[in-house]
Amino acid sequence: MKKLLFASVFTLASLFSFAQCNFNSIYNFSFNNHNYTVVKDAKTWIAAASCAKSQGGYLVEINDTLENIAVYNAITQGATVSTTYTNTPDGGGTAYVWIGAHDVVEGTWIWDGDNDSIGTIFFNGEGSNGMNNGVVVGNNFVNWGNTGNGFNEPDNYVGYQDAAAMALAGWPSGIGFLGSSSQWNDLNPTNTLYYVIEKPFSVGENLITESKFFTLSKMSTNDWQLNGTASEPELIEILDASGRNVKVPFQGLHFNTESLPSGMYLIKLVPANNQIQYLRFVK
Ligand SMILES: [Ca+2]
Ligand SMILES: [Ca+2]
Ligand SMILES: [Ca+2]
Ligand SMILES: [Ca+2]
Repeated sequence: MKKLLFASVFTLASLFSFAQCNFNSIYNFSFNNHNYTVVKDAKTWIAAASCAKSQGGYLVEINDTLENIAVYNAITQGATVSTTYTNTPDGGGTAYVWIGAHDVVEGTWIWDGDNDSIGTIFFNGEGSNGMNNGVVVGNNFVNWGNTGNGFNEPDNYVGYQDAAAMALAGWPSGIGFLGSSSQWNDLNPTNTLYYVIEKPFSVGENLITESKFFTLSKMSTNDWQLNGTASEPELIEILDASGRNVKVPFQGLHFNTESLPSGMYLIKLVPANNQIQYLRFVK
């Protein structure tokens, strides 16, 4: 009886903690062999990290300018989050989205988007709006709010800013003398903000790279022509939606899809340098 009671309490607790995360409004994208999800559900930093973990990921860890741009563009353009979707009182009235860094040990900034206190320490101290003793650790990428002349953030404003967020616009709102859009600010972790989950590709998962060198033209109903400036690929395959190689007649870069059922297909092009490219078409 005791055992049964324990089991049902445990189940209720699991259901309750699961229900706290809401993934009804999300935007998925891939970048550099990682999958990302912009979650349009406002959470505290700790709850957001726990929801990221529940998906097998962590709050996004931003390691270079390109990743920073990809994340910012995905939030504002892909997920179409308004740059004024919320008003953050301790962030100069600007809107932010949580990223995976905290300084629970005050002044020691660590990438720890799954909140288990294990991760890479990338910054120590505060910017010029705080104690002005901040230093980047090693070669880590850092994008704290700045106006081109050293970091203004983090500043641990009023003593309780322990979580990092990406700004969707300059701050303070409308003035922007501390930082600009896509830069980072330390905020009170109890703010409720949208968040971004990052997850490395699982084994066997590949990013489909569209070909830069070939285009596809439809000549008539089932006749297609590949055009490209590069030399002819060593190998061309047509894959169906399940990844199966379907055989179609090729004459040079011209092929016919009469024998194929309707659906989406990928043309796999393997050039001499072995850098596989893909083109997508729908019959
Ligand atoms: Ca990353
Ligand atoms: Ca961690
Ligand atoms: Ca702090
Ligand atoms: Ca701050």
